[in-house]
Amino acid sequence: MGKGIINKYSEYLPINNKVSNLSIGEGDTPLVKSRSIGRTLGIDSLYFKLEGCNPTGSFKDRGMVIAVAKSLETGNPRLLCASTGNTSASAAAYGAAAGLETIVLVPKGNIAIGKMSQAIAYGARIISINGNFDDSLNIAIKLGEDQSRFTLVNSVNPYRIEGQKTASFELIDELGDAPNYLYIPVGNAGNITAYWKGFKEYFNLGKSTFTPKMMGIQAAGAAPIVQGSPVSNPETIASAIRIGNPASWSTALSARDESGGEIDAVSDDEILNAYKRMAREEGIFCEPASAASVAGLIKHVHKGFNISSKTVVCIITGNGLKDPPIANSLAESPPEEAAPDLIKVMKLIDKRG
Ligand code: AN7
Repeated sequence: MGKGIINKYSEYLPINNKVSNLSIGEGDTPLVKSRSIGRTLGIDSLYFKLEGCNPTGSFKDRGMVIAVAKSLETGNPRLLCASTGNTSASAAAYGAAAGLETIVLVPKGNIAIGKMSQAIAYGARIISINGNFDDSLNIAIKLGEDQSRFTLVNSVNPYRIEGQKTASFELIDELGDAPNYLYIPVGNAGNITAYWKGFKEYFNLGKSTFTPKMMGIQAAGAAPIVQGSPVSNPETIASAIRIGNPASWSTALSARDESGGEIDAVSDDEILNAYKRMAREEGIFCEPASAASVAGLIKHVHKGFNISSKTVVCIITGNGLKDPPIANSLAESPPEEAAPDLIKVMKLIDKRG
């Protein structure tokens, strides 16, 4: 419990000098059975994997701990990433834990406020780029070519993928076999790449009897893989996946094709509906990008997909607290107000039933 993924899965990770004390408790995230959405869709075995329970509130920590551990091994001086927010929060946290300087490039005006707060709190150097994520990533990749100056910790860093694949191991360890379907949001496409690598590795080790179908979900306004060409001005309420030219595009296609899965898109309305249902029917507060996986599943079942007898897992990639303004937008009215008076409060409560 809470040992961190380096300790738990060291035999499957490319770590030489075990830098295990770098863990800040990543991994071992809850797998929660659906109470409501599964029932309404007719799926008995629907689970949510709560990656928002990682130390910085997103799945990025699994990959970051390995990328930063490797950076320590090679003695690289500082960390660099471009980010829609969660990568920067995670890099900043593990950079702080490792005693390394962290520089993050973020698209100006398009990172959720909670993620920005995290980067500030962890003490990263934040450079706001007057452009989108894709512009920021291009610059980070160019800077990262000088490996004597920077360790690039975006998911083009293969150690990020190595760490993130451990979520697949956890699923199989807990379920006893692979799920039949894995629904996962897709932005830069590192995570779908990592899960598929993990599923294939565990299958080849005999830990599962089959591999899941990988169901990647993009936001409709930022769906380059679905459309088959880069999107120059991606737009979606799910700022985490507002990405027009994913770095791991080709490995996402391999995951889809080798697994017999699909990559599809959902509208912002579908994302917000799933986001609200997750909070109000399941008690799970996730960020909009994470709700995309659930929105994709709902869309597919409504389209006639018959997967009622299957085991389905939706990856809930990030915590809802990252993006409070979206949650606040669900309020139908401002909070009711009352004087600090027992009778008045009681009357107010009774008025609404
Ligand atoms: C909550 O932080 O790209 O397809 O720079 O934050 O592996 O990119 C975040 C992506 C899904 C998509 N859910 O994962 C970044 C960044 C959440 C995310 C994704 C992200 P990838």
